[in-house]
Amino acid sequence: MKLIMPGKSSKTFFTLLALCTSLFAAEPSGRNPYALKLTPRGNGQYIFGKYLTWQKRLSESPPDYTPSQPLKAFRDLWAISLLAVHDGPLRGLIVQLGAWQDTAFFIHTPHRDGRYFTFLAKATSISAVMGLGDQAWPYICDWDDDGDWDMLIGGGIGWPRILVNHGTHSRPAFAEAQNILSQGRPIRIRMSQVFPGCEDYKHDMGYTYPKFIDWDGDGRKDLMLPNITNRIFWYKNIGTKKTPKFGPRRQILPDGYTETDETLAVTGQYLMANWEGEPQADQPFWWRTGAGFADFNNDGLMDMITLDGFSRELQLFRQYQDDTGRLRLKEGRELKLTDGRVISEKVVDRRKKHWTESFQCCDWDNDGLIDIMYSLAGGHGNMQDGGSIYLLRNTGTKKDPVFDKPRTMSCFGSPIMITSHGPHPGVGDINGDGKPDILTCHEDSIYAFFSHIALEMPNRPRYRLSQLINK
Ligand SMILES: [Ca+2]
Ligand SMILES: [Ca+2]
Ligand SMILES: [Ca+2]
Ligand SMILES: [Ca+2]
Repeated sequence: MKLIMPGKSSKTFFTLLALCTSLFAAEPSGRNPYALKLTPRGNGQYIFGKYLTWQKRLSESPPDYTPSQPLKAFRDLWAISLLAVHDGPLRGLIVQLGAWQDTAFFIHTPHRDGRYFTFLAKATSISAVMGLGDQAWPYICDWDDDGDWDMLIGGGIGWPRILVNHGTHSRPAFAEAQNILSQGRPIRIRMSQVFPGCEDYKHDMGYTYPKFIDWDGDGRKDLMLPNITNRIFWYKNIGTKKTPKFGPRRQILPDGYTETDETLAVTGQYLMANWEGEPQADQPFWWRTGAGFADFNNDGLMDMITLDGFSRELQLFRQYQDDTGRLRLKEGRELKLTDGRVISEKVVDRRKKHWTESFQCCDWDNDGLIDIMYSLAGGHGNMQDGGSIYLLRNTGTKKDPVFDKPRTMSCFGSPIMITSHGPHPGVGDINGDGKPDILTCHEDSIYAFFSHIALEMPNRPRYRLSQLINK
């Protein structure tokens, strides 16, 4: 058998797609009276794959089959196309998986009745760049507390995943992306799972923006999960620093807000009548926002920044301890620039399309004050300098932050515009020089890395060759 596998952009890839579009049913063995087909999943889930199902043939003419049943090997996979391999020493199915944008080969088990396949291998190039599927925004952290950086990723379809670094800090080598478990099950956020009655919402996405910080101050970092909804969830680390494990889903609620089945249903009804780009009165947080986390008032308690649910302006939500010692969250207050403007997309001149915004907290200039890396998607070149990522440098104090006017992040002077559909970057030292760098991501999650020094230099370095000296 010749396994067709393409690089992400090769012509073979498109050939494979073209072959598969015409192949809706196949009999891999050619002998067994079964047909395979792709059967749609629920509403809103169609774009990332279907069930691979089998049917037994009842009669040849006219053709008649039993109802579809899922194939066991593919139960948790999301197939978008398949190709039967009928000849050669290895027979089976090449399946293109939509959710992770992978292609895999499943070998047919000939001694069984034709319905049995076993995963053999992912088809990949030995020199392929890392590609992690739909909108897998990176977050740089040390997941296993061993001193090197690991890559936590989100995803349009809602699963956050972790890639553990088995290389070194400056020469990373990542293991396969792994799901993150809560109480033994993969964590996933999506619209219909949060809001009842939204199963038929136009797309049942998740847009998770994971962060890994110690939210409750117990010394172990927790998984924070801003996402597509206007609710923010988190998972307490109940494991250890070296082996994080997560308890059940919890929700971040500022003072004055409660959540009930009724409030969730109200948002569900709102969504079905509008969409998630419109403000919902009486909600503290905006939709689809990569909230940031840092201690912005230097009281030792972690705080959160995100966009207000109605005004869509940046707000600081501060944690505090009440009389019983319980951690609570103060309702947000505006964060401002030094010229008095509140922080929103208007400060970078964006007036047209909306997609998502994200905030990464970092100390970019190493002055001890927390700065913000502000990223906007969907600007289509209509933002300040034609860029997409902006530094808001903190020029206030450790207790009272205020931010300089946005600086367009540029590589050797060229503004960074990776994509219009979400360049949301991770920020952290990834080359081991002690200074924060930027790791960007485009829609299909290929990663481009910009070193701190390249972002600070207005031009590429220039070299002058002097005359050879004869001794
Ligand atoms: Ca690590
Ligand atoms: Ca914790
Ligand atoms: Ca604080
Ligand atoms: Ca700083």
